[in-house]
Amino acid sequence: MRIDILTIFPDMFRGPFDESIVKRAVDGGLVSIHLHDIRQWAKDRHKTVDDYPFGGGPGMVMKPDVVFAATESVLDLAPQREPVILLTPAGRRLAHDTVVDLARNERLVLLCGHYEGFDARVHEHLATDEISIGDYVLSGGELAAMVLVDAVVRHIPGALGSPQSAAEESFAGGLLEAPHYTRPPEFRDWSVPEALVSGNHQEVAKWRRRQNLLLTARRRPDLLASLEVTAEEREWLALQMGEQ
Ligand code: 9D3
Repeated sequence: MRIDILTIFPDMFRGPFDESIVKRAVDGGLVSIHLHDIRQWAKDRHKTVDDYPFGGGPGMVMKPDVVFAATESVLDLAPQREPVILLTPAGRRLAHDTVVDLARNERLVLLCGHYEGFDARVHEHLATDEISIGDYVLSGGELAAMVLVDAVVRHIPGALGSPQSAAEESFAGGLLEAPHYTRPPEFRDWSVPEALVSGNHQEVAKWRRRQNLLLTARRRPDLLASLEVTAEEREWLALQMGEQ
């Protein structure tokens, strides 16, 4: 996969991309990430990328001529042949399904905005998709693009060490993950649950499944709604929830 990122702050990406899974995937040739400074396509000697909003109001708007020139030169085609994803607070909220879909692309172009955002013609005639990472205000699209890249790269075959971790237990399974424990089995007054130290694989699996259900019911009942639960599990869960 090739990912092109257009931003006025390319240096913001270096730290996160030079560590972790993303770095491993880049080093392994599974993905290449190309950072482009939008300012390089500015038309004047002051390298202006933003301007005042028509009609007045606070803040500045990213200029369409500069953003189109930058994006089109990166696509080296007419726009809209490849996914051009705008990171914007008004986009659809990023979730697991979208991440999986995005990971199927040979190429992604990510456009990071700053100031109050982009001229509307960028939204209308350049972006093929608009994505937000949640309902809170960031200072720009860069951190959102990093989140998206991290999540997408994990789904490129071979990016993770063990193939089974790619299953993304938590969200692919639709449940939150059971708690994890490691040594020592006794720490202060808190011991590891009996089932986990039993050595009985079936008992471990049952305990984990029930903890998955319980944690999900308590913290994310919305996830539980669309899930298959056996009558026995449902009964156990009702009992636990009554006791909390
Ligand atoms: C007061 C109106 N604001 C819209 C909510 C203006 C505004 C705030 C912050 C415009 C742009 C931004 C910068 N944020 C992003 O570019 C952004 C973002 C976000 O703020 N939250 C969640 N996801 C994203 S993706 C890009």
